[in-house]
Amino acid sequence: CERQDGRPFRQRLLVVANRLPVSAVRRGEDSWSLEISAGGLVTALLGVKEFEARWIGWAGVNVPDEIGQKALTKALAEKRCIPVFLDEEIVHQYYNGYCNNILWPLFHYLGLPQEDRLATTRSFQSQFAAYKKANQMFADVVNMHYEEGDVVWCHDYHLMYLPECLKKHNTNMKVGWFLHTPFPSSEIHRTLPSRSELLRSVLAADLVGFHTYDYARHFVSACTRILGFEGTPEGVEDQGRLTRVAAFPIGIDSERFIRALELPQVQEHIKDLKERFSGRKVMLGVDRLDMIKGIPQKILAFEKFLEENPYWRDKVVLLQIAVPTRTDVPEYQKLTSQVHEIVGRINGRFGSLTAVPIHHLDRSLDFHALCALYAVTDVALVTSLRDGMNLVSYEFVACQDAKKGVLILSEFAGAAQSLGAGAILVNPWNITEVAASISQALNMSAEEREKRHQHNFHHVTSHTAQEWAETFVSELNDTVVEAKLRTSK
Ligand code: ADQ
Repeated sequence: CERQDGRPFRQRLLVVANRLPVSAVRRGEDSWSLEISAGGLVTALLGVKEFEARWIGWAGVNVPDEIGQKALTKALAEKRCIPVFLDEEIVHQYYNGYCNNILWPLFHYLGLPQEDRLATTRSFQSQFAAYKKANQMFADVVNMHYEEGDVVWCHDYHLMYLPECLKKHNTNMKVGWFLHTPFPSSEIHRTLPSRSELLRSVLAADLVGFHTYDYARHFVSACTRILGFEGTPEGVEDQGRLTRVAAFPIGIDSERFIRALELPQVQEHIKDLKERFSGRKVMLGVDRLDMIKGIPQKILAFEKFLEENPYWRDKVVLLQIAVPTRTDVPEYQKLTSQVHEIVGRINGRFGSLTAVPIHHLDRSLDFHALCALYAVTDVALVTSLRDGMNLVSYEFVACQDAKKGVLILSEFAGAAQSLGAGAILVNPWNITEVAASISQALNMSAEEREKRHQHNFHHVTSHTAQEWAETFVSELNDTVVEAKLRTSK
């Protein structure tokens, strides 16, 4: 295999994630159309020049028939993707159940589901069994495609059982695992009925990575307190075997955002937005509509700000763009109606016949429209109740070199550790504090905005997604070499 510059790739990288970075639509019995979805992980790995990356994951569609599976496998191969076929029942129990109903809320400090305890225990057991089964199905596909010397990089809370399945089959496989969400305090993790099994399985990996040092520390504490293993400066040790645990903060492809701002269509969007909101300061929220993003809290803080600052009422507008996710889940439906209800009330209270203080959109924006919005924003509001990193805050900073707007950032987002010195950090639960920070941001002097922006811009442009991926994979290679040296001594 060769790179674009003609030199051979150093190594093959098998990236295993729950979802493949494509959306697949069936056009006929044996024909599919595929579209690459450019998420953070995809851009990060496209930028890794030294490795030839292949993706293994679920395509997000149920394909019960063999003809359909064969055709999809063939179509995906052209995009260097390899599918794992999961049936509807497994998806329901593993993905909707164990991943999204149990691990996601727990890892974001929202606790375990509170329904009738017996029913929960029963469904918990069947969902955990499905989780293990699904992870084994991912492992089977990895094993089928693995070649000696490959690096296998497993992603996220969906695949915590995967490192063990892989190592059981082949102890020589180089396996890394990275968590994109927070890893909670060990006191939270210990409430999980399958706490030990999951920790042990993750520890089968050679390298375990998190966005921040705090998450890594919580993980090591969980292993020492729950499993009784030894925590060392390098990671976790049990009976002479060390699993390296470290922080690898993700970044974005900042150049892609900066370049996009020069495109005529983005300039056109910027001009339209400036005209549309002329005479008003623009505040922006961009989130997936998820309880962890703290959208109701953000809107209530904005209401408090308007209440306390009549001067600003017709001089500021909040644009909240929320992409609906998991729309079939009742809790998410409730969140959507709650947000609509609050926005309606505030617009009724502070709006006029010609202008409203909040524009709320329940949909995704295309990349160019998103860049234009970031560029015209005066104050970005990221108020996640918990967030592994939060890439929106990075994207906003990348698009602000002309305007030098202010970032208000939750102290519970991983990004607070990297952008904390430039942003105004807030506790999103404290609505009074967030309202005061809005006032501080809108009244900030140009010199201070410039200083804060330079700090953040430097960070975002020098800690990129490509660098993140390269560092993780090189560290994984080094870890395996060091472990071999240790055992041969
Ligand atoms: P997410 O929870 O999805 O990711 P985030 O890091 O903010 O959160 O990334 C969201 C991405 O979706 C951004 O690239 C953003 O541009 C895009 N997006 C959001 N709303 C959009 C909209 N309305 N229209 C268009 N695009 C939109 C998880 C973790 C995070 C962690 C990432 C990466 O929850 O904490 O930072 O993985 O590890």
